[in-house]
Amino acid sequence: MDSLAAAPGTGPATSPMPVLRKSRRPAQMSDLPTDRTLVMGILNVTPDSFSDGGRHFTADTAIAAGLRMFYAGADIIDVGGESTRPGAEDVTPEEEQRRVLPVIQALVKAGALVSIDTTHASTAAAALEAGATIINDVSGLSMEPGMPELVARSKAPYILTHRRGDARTMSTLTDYQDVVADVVAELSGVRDKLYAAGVAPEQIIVDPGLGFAKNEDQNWELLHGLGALQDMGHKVLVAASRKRFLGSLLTVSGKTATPEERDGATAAVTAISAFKGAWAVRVHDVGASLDAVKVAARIASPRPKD
Ligand code: PMM
Repeated sequence: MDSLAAAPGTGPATSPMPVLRKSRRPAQMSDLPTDRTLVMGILNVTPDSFSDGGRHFTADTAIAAGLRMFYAGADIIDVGGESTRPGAEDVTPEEEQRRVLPVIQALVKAGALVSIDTTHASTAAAALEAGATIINDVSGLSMEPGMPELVARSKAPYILTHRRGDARTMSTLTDYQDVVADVVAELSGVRDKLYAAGVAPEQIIVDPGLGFAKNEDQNWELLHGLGALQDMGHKVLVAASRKRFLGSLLTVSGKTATPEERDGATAAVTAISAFKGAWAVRVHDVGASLDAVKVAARIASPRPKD
């Protein structure tokens, strides 16, 4: 079978029917498009998260949601089993792995390229074993000691996200002299630890960590100053989807926009980040961001290629 029609209503209006890869070899980084910003779909297998509130908490519902995103055109599915919401409780690596591993295995089997959203080196290692390709680590300045060695040994792409403190403390750690310069400097410090362990520069993807130890203005400043992150010489990932600072911006009559009501603003951030040259965006609503990155790519390259 060469192609598989999307379930009704699951694909973006402007996208062709999704094509299931002909060979059943696992998806690889080299399969990803290079002519536009990539879209990473968020799959939180958690009872609580910033923005999708535990909707995909069983393996079956999570796999179904992941497949919907894959067939809607997501380039990468980001699977996480621990909430990073401010104030969230820690989850043991064992429980985290119980949540994510069956989901990763099923999505990889279907041909999806998967990233594992974890702060634990043991979970990252188990996820790679289960077929995940990318490690997405939001531990920021408190990276686990085993992580650099794992990244070096596995040669996996590694998303280095800026965060001070942990889920419980980060909201109090928002003092910066100059948020853009400080975030770049602090990311560079963690990057040096990765280099010292033998990680190659091409493996590293940097992320400003929107909402992680940032107040609302600081998130906007970081989006404005994305170029400074790009000047670090790595790919850049932007993860603004449905975050609180978007809800506040859209407040009407004192009512903050709900997470779902933030999808239009998320798509706008996607378009602008893509236009500025972000490597990928991490989003809940895959279809809208896929359309946005296509618009951005077309504006950035207005003359059709021969
Ligand atoms: N934010 C969340 C989870 N994972 N990963 C990266 N790389 N960057 C982020 O900013 C990030 C992340 C929290 O948001 P969610 O609850 O909507 O997943």
